[in-house]
Amino acid sequence: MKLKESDFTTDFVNEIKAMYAVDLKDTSALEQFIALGQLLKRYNADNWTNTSKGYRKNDLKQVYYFSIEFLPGRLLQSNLLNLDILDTVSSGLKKLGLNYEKICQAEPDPGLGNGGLDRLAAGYMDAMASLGMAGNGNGIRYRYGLFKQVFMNGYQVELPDDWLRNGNVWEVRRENRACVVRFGGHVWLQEQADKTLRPVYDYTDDVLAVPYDIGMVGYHNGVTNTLRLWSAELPPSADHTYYSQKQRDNINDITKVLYPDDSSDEGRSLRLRQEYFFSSAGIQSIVRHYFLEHNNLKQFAQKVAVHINDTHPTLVIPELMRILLDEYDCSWDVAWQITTATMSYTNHTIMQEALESWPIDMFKGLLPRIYQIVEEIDRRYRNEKTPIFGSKVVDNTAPLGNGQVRMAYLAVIGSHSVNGVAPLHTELLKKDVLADLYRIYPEKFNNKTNGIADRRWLELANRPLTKLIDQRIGMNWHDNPKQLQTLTAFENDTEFLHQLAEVKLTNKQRLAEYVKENMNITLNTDAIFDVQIKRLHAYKRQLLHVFEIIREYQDIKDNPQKSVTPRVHIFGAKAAPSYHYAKSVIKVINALADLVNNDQAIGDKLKVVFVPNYGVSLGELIIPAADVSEQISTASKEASGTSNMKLMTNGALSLATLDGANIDIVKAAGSENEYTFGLTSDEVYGYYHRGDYQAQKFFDGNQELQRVVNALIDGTIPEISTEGREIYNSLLQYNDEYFVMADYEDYVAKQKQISSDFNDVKTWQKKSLANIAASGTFSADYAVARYAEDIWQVPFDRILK
Ligand code: T68
Repeated sequence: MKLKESDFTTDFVNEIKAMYAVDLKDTSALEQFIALGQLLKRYNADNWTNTSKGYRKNDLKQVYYFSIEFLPGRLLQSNLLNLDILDTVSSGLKKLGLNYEKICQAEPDPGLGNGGLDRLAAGYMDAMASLGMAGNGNGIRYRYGLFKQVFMNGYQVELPDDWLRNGNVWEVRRENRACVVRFGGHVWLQEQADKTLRPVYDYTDDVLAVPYDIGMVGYHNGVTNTLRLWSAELPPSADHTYYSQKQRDNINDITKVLYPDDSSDEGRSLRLRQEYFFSSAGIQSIVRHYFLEHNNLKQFAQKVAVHINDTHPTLVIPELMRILLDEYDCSWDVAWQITTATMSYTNHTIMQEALESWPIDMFKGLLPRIYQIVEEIDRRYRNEKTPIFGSKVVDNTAPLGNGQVRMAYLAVIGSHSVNGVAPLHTELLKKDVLADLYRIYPEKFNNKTNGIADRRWLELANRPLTKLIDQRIGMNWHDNPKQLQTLTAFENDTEFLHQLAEVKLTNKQRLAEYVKENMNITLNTDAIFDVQIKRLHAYKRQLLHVFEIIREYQDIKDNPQKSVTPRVHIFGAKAAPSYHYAKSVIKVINALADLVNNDQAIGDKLKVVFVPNYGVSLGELIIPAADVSEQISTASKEASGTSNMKLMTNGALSLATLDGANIDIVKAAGSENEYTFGLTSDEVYGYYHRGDYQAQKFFDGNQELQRVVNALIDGTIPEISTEGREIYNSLLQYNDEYFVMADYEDYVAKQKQISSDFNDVKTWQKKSLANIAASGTFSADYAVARYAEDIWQVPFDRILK
C-alpha cells in the first residue's frame, strides 16, 4: 500500500489519542504497539474485505488448512513488511521520538504451538496469502499458549503463558459466525415419514464455538486471507443456572490451554474434545460458506479442499460425513465420494508413540454419532479390502483395532492424498510406518518437502544480510527466492565474502548483547557460534552435542597451552513437562554450562549458553548469529526438520546426519559445504532387523568416549548425580536407543574439522554463501505451490515456473 510518512504520523498520533486519551509521550511501548496494530488493521481493512469478496465473486476453490496448533510469531513486523510500509512506519515512529525496536518487542509472541508442525502451518498461511491463493487456516484459540520456560537451579520450570493478558490486537471476534458443537449424550436413529432414518440426539453437552479471525497479509499483493481460531464458550441462550459449575468448567477447559507434548500420545479425553471441537466447528463453517454460493453439493469437492495437518484434525472426515448424511440426506456412497475427494493428510512423524489412537470406550462416550460413522467406515473398509488383501493386512490397517480408534489409518482411508514432509520420510512411511496402507492405496502417497517462511527468517530476522544481498543482486529474490542462486557468481569475490563475515559478526554481537543482558554471560564473538535449537527429545540427540562439549572441556583442561578455535555452544529447547529424560538432559546442560562458564582456566575458549524459553522470537535473534547448525538426529527419526532450513538461509553450515531434509539441504548446497556424519537410515534399520546393536562395544572400544560418558557419573559435572546416572544408564544399561555411541566418533571428527576450517575465513564464508544461495528452494512459497498443484488441485502456476 502507499503511505506518506506524514500521513502515518498524523494517523498514529490520532489513534493514540482516541485509544488512550493521553499524550504520546505518556504512553508505554505496549500501548504504542496496540495503537499501531489497530491502525494497521484499519489500513488493511479494505484488502481483507475485498479479498474475501473477490474469492466469492470468482467462486475460487477454497483451501482450508486444519491444524490443532499454529505458531505465527509476532505479526507487527511481518505485516509491515508485507504491506510494504515497514520503512515508512519505522522512520515515522523515529520522527515521533519513539523506539521502533522496543515497540516491536512489546508485542506478545503467541506461543500457540509446540514445534515444527505448527510453525509450518503458520508459514504456509503466509505463503498462501502471498501467492494470492484462497487459503484459510482453522485452529484453536488457546487462552494459554505453550508454557513459559524458566530455569531454577538448572531445572526446567513451567510457567503459564498468559499471552492474551492485554488482548490480541490482530483478531476479530465474530460471534455472528458461532456454531454449536455437540458432545456426549445419546443418539438414536428415528424413522421419518419418508422412511429415511435421521439421528436424534438426547442429553448432549452443547458447546458454543466462537471464531476469532486473524488477517494473514500477503506479500506486496493486496491479499489478506483468514486464520480462524475457535474459542469454546457457554451457549448464549443457555440458562446458566442449568449448567453445573463442572459443566461450565468442562466447556471453558476445551480451549484453555495448549497441550505441551510435541510427540507422545497422551490419550486424554480433553485432547479428544479439543480435536473434535475445532474439526466440527471448522467443517460446519465451511459447509455454511459453500452454500452461500451454491445450492447443491455437486461441486463441493471442486470448490473445497480440506487439509489435515498431522492426525489431530482427522475427525473432519467423519464430521463431514455426518453433515452430508444427517443434514443433507446424502447416500453413504455420495457422501464418501465427496469426503475423500475433499480431504488430504500430511504425516509429520515416524515415531510410533506419536501415532494417535483413542480407546473406543472413551471415543464412543464423547462422540456417539461420530463413532457410529467411524464404525461404518471401518465395516465398509473391511468388506471391500479383505477379499483383495486378506484379513491380516486389513486388520492391521482398519480404523478400529485393538480396542482403539486409529487416527492415522482413518486419515489415510478418508483422504485422497497422504504426504510425508521430506523424500526420506515419505519413503519410510511407505516402507515401514504405513507400509500396509501403501500396498492398498499406492496412488495416494506422495512427498511434499517442507518449506519455511523465508521472508520472516531472512528479510525480517536478518536485515543486514538482506541489505548486502540486495546491493549485489537486486531485489527480485524477495518475490522469487530461488534467485538467491545468482549469488554464487560472487563465491570468489573477496570483498563480498568479507562483507558476509562482517554481517555475521554484527548478528553475533546482537545475540551476545542479549545473552549478556539476560543471562550475564559474556560471549566471545570471534568464537564459532554452534547452535542447536529445537524441542528437547532423545531422538534429536542434544546428548551427542553435550558429549562434544565435555570432550572440548576435557581437552582444554588437559592441554592448557594448546591453541583452540573458541566455541560458543548455544541451545534453545523446551521439554514436555512429563518427559523425564528430556528434563534430565536440560539439567545436565545447565550444570555443564555452570561448570564451563565459571572455570577461569577455560576463559574465552569455551562457553555454553542455554537460552531459556526458546520460541519464534528468540529464533529470530539466534538464527542469524549461527555459524554451525546442529542437525544431529538419529537417521530416519526426524521427518524433515525446518530449523535446518532457517539456519541455512542465514548462512550457517550444517553439521548433520543424513536424516529428513538434511539430505536435501546437502544435495542443494553441495556436500563440500556441509559436515555430514553418522549412520545412515539404512544402517539404522540394519541394526533393527539384525537386532545386534551393542552400545557397550562402542564404549569399550573408545577411551575418549569412556571418559566423556563417565563425566556424567564421576562428579566431573557437579550436582547431576541423579540425572547423570539416568542418562548413563540409558546408554549402557538400556543399550542407547538412539545410537549416540555409534555416531560419536564420526561426529567428533567432523567437529574437529569445523574447528580447523573456521580459521580460514574466506573458505568458510564461501561455504556459507553456498548455503544462502541454495536455500531459496526451501521457501514455503514453492512448497505451498506444490501442494496446490498436486494435492488441492488449485490451478496455480506463477511460482512453479
Ligand atoms: C515435526 N513434528 C517433525 N510435531 O518432528 C519435524 N506432535 O521433523 C518436521 O520438520 C515438522 O514436524 C514439520 O513437518 C512436530 O512438530 C509436533 O509438534 C506435535 C505436536 C502435537 C502432537 C504431536
